[in-house]
Amino acid sequence: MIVSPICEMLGIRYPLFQGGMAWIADGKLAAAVSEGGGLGIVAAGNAPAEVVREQIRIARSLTNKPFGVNIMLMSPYADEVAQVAAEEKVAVVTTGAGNPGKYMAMWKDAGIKVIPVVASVAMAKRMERLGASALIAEGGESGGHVGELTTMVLVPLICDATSLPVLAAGGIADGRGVAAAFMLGACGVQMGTRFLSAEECNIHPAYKEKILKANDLSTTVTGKRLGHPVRSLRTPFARAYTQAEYGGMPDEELEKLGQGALRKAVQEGDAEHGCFLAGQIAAMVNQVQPAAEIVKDVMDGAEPYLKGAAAWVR
Ligand code: TUI
Repeated sequence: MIVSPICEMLGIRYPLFQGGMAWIADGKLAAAVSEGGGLGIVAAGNAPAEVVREQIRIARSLTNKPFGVNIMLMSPYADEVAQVAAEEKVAVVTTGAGNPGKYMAMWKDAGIKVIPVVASVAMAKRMERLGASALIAEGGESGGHVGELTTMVLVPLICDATSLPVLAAGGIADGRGVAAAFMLGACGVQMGTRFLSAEECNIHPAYKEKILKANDLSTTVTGKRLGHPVRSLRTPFARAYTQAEYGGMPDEELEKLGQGALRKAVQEGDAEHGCFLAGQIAAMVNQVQPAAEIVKDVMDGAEPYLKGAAAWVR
């Protein structure tokens, strides 16, 4: 069994987090991952605070194990959701798509471990100074809002630049990915895309089907012009968005084009107008399984690679 400092810090069996996927990662999925020995995470996304509170309570009703909440910092409700996380005293808060500096003291006072997702060395150092307990270094292979750097480059740079435990995210969906993350200096991983195929993952069946069918070239990045690059499946929506982006559509119209597209993918499976967020590793996701089985398969799968690594040393 693989055990790392992050397991002891959080009281979890495996050093594996489920990514905080907006519209997708609800209390049921988070509880299933935590029951399986990983760290499940309820995603706030753009949801109002009371909706997030409800999902936290659902997770709590389904598991006694620790779980986290992901605060998407671009949300119009970020302030209220940050407050709810503190009130509910969740075990862990992860953050994405911005700088959580103004909330750190409140969360730490509530006894919460704060683990920001970072996509650059500068942000990693800033988060260490502000008292983060660990960091998630997310490479641009991941789905959703992405930074510039790959996981391969970002993880060792952040391990060198800070003394915090680092979890690797982006492009990891099996034991080889976990073993590679450890080789880069990480002491754990976060996976999002692999959990899209979990039985407990409540996305539209058409979304799941697209993930199962995805190949190596199935994802693309849109939204660079507005400063919010997002990785999603190549679909009619992604093509239309790219055309608008490079065809000179005004910024406000482009913003409007994207509105509601995540919900249309997750709830309606709308193949035309939905934005199906997914990481490059969707190509490796081929099977629907219970979340707990995914956690175990991935972590057990890493062991022979980590043990076997010594074979290269003479
Ligand atoms: O946050 C994510 N992934 C996401 S958020 C999301 S919801 C959304 N929907 C539509 C458009 C945009 C977002 C979907 N996927 N991953 C974590 C992550 N955080 N990746 C990169 C960053 C990041 C970026 C900038 C973290 C900090 C940061 O700092 C900027 C600053 O303030 O200096």
